[in-house]
Amino acid sequence: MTLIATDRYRVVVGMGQTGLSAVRYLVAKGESPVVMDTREQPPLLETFRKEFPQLSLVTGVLDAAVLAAADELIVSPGVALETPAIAQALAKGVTLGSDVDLFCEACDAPVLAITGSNGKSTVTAWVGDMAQRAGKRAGVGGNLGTPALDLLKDAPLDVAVLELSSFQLERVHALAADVATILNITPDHQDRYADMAAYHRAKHRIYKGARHVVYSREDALTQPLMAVGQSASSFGLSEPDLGHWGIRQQDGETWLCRGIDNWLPVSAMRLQGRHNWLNALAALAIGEAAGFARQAMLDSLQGFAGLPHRCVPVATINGVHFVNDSKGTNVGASIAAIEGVAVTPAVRVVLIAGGEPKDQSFADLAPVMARHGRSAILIGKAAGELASVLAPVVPVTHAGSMPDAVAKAQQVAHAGDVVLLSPACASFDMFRDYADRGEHFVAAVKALGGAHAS
Ligand code: UMA
Ligand code: ADP
Repeated sequence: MTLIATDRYRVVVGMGQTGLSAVRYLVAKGESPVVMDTREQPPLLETFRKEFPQLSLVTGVLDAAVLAAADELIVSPGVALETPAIAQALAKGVTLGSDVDLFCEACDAPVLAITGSNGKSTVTAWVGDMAQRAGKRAGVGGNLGTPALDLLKDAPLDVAVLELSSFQLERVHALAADVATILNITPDHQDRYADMAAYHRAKHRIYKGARHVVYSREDALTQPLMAVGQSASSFGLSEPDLGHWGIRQQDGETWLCRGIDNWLPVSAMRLQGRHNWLNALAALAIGEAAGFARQAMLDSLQGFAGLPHRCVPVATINGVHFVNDSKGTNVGASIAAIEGVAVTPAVRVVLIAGGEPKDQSFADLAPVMARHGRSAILIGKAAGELASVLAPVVPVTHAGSMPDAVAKAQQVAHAGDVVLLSPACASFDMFRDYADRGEHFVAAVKALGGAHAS
């Protein structure tokens, strides 16, 4: 395309959900952004063409000259900023923008921003549930699924609850959240980051300009460098200091509490597992900092059923419990899931794991499987690497498909055991996405169980 040197314009890179939301927003403001996608056939091409016949979408190799002449780039999270044509434009001084920055400019409501390696979607949805029960008009989205800018269609909002990935945070400049939290930091997306330090830096951008910061006492990597005027509260599984959130044993119960104030026994929550105690405490800390009513938060703790494919019981067949944690896509998540389902030392876990590796070490799974594992059934591209880590601690079997994996798991499981699908890997080598993988697991379990499933 030909552009004269004095043209000023924004380029939206990526025609996925984010790109489409950004184009819709900019066009509604009277702008005519240039749109690019490195794929020849981006999935939303037809939608884009129908909605914006007046705009051009350049597909294939990014045109470095067009990017370098732009006023601002709105780069979708799936596109690395290190992509040469983008890196060159940024080095020449072109401004980096994002859909989240555009959202923050346009949104008058306080933003509650949530990141972490694991638990983001659960905590975001949970805080959204608390907000709704507190009578707030809440927009809930971001990495969770609905792009931030699409939440504006429900404006005016009382509050916006945003799940933000490290990719989104890399390109956010003016978040200034009302409350910002990092739930935990364990290795993930190492295929996109030079090292853990770079991943850590991206996550910590969430705290910039926040009024109140919520961090985990369990994980030093989440602790903020506090700016003047910021307040903070922490959550963790230990007894909390005043103003912080934690766990207390009292009267034979395990209580979620704030300082000396016991809020609810964990047995009253629908979601179980120690990782969900942490998620509940984080949601409470955020909700309390945002000013939600106590009763609304208590109702939500008891009523919130969680999201699909996250440690969801599927069936019990001949005393063996089958649990779908297909969203366990990295080692940290699968460790939390194993520890979450192994509720007593007697419960052993038959782990179905493997898939597309994300350049992370599986070594930390070994001690956890040594403590709680019965056996491991391995699938997908990462099966060999997982076998070398797990074979020294539990018997290992390879499976060629999900039904094969489920059948082999059933053969080795004893009554009282949990067969847990928590792959510690992405799904794309064998499935469309994690949800598709989870559905294949559920179908295989149901087929196996027939009339016995309960
Ligand atoms: N892509 C290209 N070329 C392009 C543009 C995209 O190859 O020019 C590829 C990307 O590498 C990626 C895919 O297309 O594989 C989608 O990328 P995208 O940036 O267009 O994605 P969106 O459809 O806009 O969805 C994004 C988030 N996706 C990613 O960050 C990869 C969605 O999170 C999010 O729900 C959505 O914005 C709305 O905010 C998904 C995700 O997988 C669920 N996130 C990762 C995670 O949770 O681990 C970070
Ligand atoms: P995210 O959006 O960060 O991927 P989800 O809420 O979707 O997080 O949960 C993904 C998986 O992470 C779950 O299926 C579970 O295995 C694990 N998980 C959930 N909460 C936590 C937590 N607080 N700490 C560690 N792992 C967790």
